Amino acid sequence: MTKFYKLIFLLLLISPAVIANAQSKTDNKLWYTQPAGNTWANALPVGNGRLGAMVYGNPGREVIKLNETSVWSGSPSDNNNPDALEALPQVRQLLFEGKYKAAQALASKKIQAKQNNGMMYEPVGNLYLDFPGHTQPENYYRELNLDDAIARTIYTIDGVKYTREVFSSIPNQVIIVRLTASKAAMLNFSASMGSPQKTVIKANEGNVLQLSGTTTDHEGVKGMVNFESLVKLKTDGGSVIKTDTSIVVKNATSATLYISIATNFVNYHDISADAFKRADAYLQNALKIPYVTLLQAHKAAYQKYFNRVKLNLGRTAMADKPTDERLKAFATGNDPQLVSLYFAYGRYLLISASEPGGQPANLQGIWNDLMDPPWDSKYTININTEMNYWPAENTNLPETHLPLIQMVRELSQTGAKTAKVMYGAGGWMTHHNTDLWRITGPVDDIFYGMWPMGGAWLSQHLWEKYMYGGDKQYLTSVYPILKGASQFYLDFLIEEPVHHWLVVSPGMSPENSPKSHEGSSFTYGATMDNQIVFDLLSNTIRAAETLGENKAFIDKLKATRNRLPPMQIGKYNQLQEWLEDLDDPKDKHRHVSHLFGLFPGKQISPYHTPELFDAARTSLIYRGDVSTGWSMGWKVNLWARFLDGNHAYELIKKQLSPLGVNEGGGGTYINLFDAHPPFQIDGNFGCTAGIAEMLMQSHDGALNLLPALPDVWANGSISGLRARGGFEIVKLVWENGKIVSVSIKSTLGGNCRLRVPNQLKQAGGAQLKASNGSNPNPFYQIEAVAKPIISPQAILKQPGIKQTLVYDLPTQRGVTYTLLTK
Ligand code: FUC
Repeated sequence: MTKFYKLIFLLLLISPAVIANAQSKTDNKLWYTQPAGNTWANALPVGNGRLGAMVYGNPGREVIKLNETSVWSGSPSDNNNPDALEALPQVRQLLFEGKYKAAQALASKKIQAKQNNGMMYEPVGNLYLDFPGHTQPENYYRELNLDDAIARTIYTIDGVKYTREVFSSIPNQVIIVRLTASKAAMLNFSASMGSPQKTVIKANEGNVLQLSGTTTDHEGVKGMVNFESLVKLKTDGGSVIKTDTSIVVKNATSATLYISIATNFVNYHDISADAFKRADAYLQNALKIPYVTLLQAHKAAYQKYFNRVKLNLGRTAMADKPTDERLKAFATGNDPQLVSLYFAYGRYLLISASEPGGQPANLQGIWNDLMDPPWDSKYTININTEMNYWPAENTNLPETHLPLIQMVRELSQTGAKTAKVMYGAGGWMTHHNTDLWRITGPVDDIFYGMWPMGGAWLSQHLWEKYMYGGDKQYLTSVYPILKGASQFYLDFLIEEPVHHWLVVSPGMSPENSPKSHEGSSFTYGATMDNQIVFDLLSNTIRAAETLGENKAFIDKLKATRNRLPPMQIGKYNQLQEWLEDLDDPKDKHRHVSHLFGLFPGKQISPYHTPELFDAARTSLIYRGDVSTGWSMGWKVNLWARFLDGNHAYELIKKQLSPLGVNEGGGGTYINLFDAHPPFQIDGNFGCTAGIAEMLMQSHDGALNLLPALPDVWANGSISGLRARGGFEIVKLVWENGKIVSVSIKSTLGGNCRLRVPNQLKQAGGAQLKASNGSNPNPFYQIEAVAKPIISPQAILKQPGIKQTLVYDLPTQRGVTYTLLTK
């Protein structure tokens, strides 16, 4: 093509008719017939891992609320309390004497962080687009298309169709807003900015809005994150004039706004970058690239992740209705496609909130418009942050896991100081929260903060990533972190006086307290703490063995693991939450911490520990279904692990209920954000992982297909899930609850032990071998747990689970195997 024709071709491509397309023809979208109005949780999120935007779609005044993931209050800081070291033996002694309140009071003075409870994730500001006269739109429609990660708003005024498209580009690191009118010269608007931060806002020459600010001081730490936002406006036709603080467009046909944001943040201890230079570099780079190319690059980068998995649970006419109406009707209607949409949305949110090289998703992912957000929108690591990453590996988004892995690496650096200064221990540790600066001290009321287990739980992710990918180089790179996490407990565990077990002390069952402790959460040897240490030591032992670490260290880890308290079954037939039998069967606490061993742990199994399985199930029945959003998301996974698809589905119904329906509990906002309430993104990710867990599990010695299929999903298909040991479900199709066909790609080779609901044969007719003995595949080894101690009052039931068939399929690396119903 000559240059001239190339230009014509490009112009054609970007003409309104091509770009400003209509409503997307896909079921993979959230859509509405009304704008977000003034409600943040009605707006639609876009993100590229670093830059987030909430798009309101209001006709007269478009509001786009902007975030950048390093905009946090404060500056490099830590919050170790050096008084802890001296107080620790006293706190422990008080606990062994049963003086829980006194122990808590002492720790409140001597162990709790003195002032810094973690910094706040803060907003950047808002872009406003004012459209004079756009008060009575017709055919109003807005959507978030999950196939291409674009938020669209479309409406008509006086026969002119106006379209807005917003996306956050992963490859080009800008947010793009594209406005078009269907008739030439009919686009009139002004662009301006605002912010709840203290900022300077001006309109510069060259049609650029500039917003500059510095984050706030908080709890004695000076705010030192400088942020710059540059918005460049380009138009097709018409005229542009600027005021001091706005840019006014008259009689254009289309316009494109390029939003670039950057800060001076380099890493948790370095804020020496030049925010303006960075923002300008991203902007200048994007401006060189034609819009169509930016759009295509955005789609390609996003779809590389998103298209890996497809879930089909069937479709009813409900799928033709707007998302808010579907949410209202879901629990009482028949709308299986809403579950696939919610599942796709969970994956969309993880892609949008967590990209390699960036920050991990915080309590709100990357979307927050408040200067003082709930729980500072930081990282709560006594469940919430971990839950964000439950769908990362199994729903085939392993790259999104990397920011979390990097955060754990950084915490192992800051947490080494905490281990030493506060507890005189080696290795590293964290308590129940962290922030951009990787604080590791105990924060908030000590009732919540005295939990020295955050690092140990996070370390599970280091190992599980290896279990899925099997990459030894990666394992070598994280092994020192795992080792350091274990080292801390080798030093920190202490022998309790009655059974002489090694226990975490002080500790707690997160945020809960037994009645008899009279308002103190403090304890030692809480079941969750024991399970987490067991998990950590087991993973470190396995990693050490895999990498050929010295035997003396491995033996030490094994000897310590042998001295942990066993799980115990109490007088109400429940899995005990505490070392003593203190559970209240009426306790509805949102945390179900003692079930860590079932999920995300793998210490409780119907096949290997049937008594614990039954007791754990009884505990969850006591806790009930309705709770905060994330708690219900966890319970979806737990019921999936109890192999009870119908109960898991009950939880999905509760979770996919509009806020207010579940009395005293959470639900979902109309933009399908999870409601704790308030908005917390963990519930989205927890439930997404749970849906995958209902269809496939790989933690209990076999690759288990359709382990917890509810009756309502009798027919369906899924492609792209990943299982431990490098197996990928290329496609699984089922009818009437039975597998019709399944193709499995083996990326590492090794025995694929399959647990399935019905008889299968290999495509081509070859018989499958029934399983024999324990699974030789190293990724499917089971760690034996100690025999539980069972109360004489307990009456236990059989697991009572469905019959399955178990086959052994030897596989070769790189080969795909297809199995069919027999
Ligand atoms: C934990 C939970 C709360 C909330 C907070 C962010 O402390 O117990 O419910 O989710 O994190």
